[in-house]
Amino acid sequence: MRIAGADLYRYSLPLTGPLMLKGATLRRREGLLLRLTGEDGAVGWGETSPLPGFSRESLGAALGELRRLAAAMVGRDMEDAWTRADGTLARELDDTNPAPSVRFGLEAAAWNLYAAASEVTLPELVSASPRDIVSVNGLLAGPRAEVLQEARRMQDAGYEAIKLKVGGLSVEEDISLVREVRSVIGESVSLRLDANRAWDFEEVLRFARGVEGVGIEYIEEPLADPDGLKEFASVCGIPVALDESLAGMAPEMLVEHGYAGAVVIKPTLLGGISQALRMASRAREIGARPVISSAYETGVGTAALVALTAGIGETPAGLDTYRRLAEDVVERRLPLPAPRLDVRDAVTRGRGVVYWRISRVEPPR
Ligand code: OSB
Ligand code: MG
Repeated sequence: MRIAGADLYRYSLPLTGPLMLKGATLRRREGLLLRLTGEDGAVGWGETSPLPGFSRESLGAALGELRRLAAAMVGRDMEDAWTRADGTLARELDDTNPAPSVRFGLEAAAWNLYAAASEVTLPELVSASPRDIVSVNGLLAGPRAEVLQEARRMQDAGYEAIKLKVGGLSVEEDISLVREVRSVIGESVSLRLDANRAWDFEEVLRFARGVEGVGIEYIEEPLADPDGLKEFASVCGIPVALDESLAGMAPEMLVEHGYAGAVVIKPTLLGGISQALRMASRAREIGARPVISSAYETGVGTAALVALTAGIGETPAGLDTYRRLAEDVVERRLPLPAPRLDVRDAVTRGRGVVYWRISRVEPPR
């Protein structure tokens, strides 16, 4: 199947409120969409949305790279070896080494185009037997009263897992918050924590002692100095999940992190579909759960994450950032927030981009 066209668009969407990220406050979410067109008229969309505070590439730099790579796709013939974790396209991109968000947008557009042209779905390209339904972990952050109210709502709504941000308060306040959240959600909901590298070793030990018996599925990145994670995992009862530590890490390096209980895989930050799949299979090799997660993508990017989750099979996935977008580029929003998603429906919605919500960027030269 020959690629006949590559078109770039940008979007800027309002958020439900200011979004406080490491060193940045976002008021709108901005990013790029790539549309690849096949000579038979099939189209595939991909999203490139570097996240300020987390991505190293700026939107401008991402645009420059995506423009060049997209232009080079036109006229090429896509075979099935393209849509594999170690396929033709993935190996080419290993050499070119574009920024992670650029690689995600390019791969998602190519895989989606291939799926559309060959009348299969994106989840079926990822796995021969993808899930029909994926579950989602509810994301909890903010002031105590809001967190507790939301926790109650999520428990009522039937969430299987809830992820609570910690590290923003004193260790003692965080301990009581975690205990209160547990008592609100009951024993049957899995509780995940994310400290975003807030603590030193003494603090994390104090925290671990304080939450003993609470039942924590895992804690993401508890330590400011990640060199201490292995020791933390061996002395505390709480499984460690890697997130920030994965940025720039080659998937084969995961073997050195055998202590990890989970691996949080964000394709926008880690380098697209192929890197996500490689990371997921290395995670399984070390006995860690691969958890696909979002980084405030639109319906286009989030639908690709749903497809990946369906293919990789581990749920609940971390897709609750989507609720922070007050508008979307797709005609029918993904039905989030929700504890579960129908995969086919989400993937279909992710293809329905509305042109008046996006603006065309000068064609690649
Ligand atoms: O700290 O895990 C984080 C999103 C963007 C940047 C950083 C993070 C996140 C999330 C994603 O929390 C949602 C999730 O993992 O459930
Ligand atoms: Mg995290």
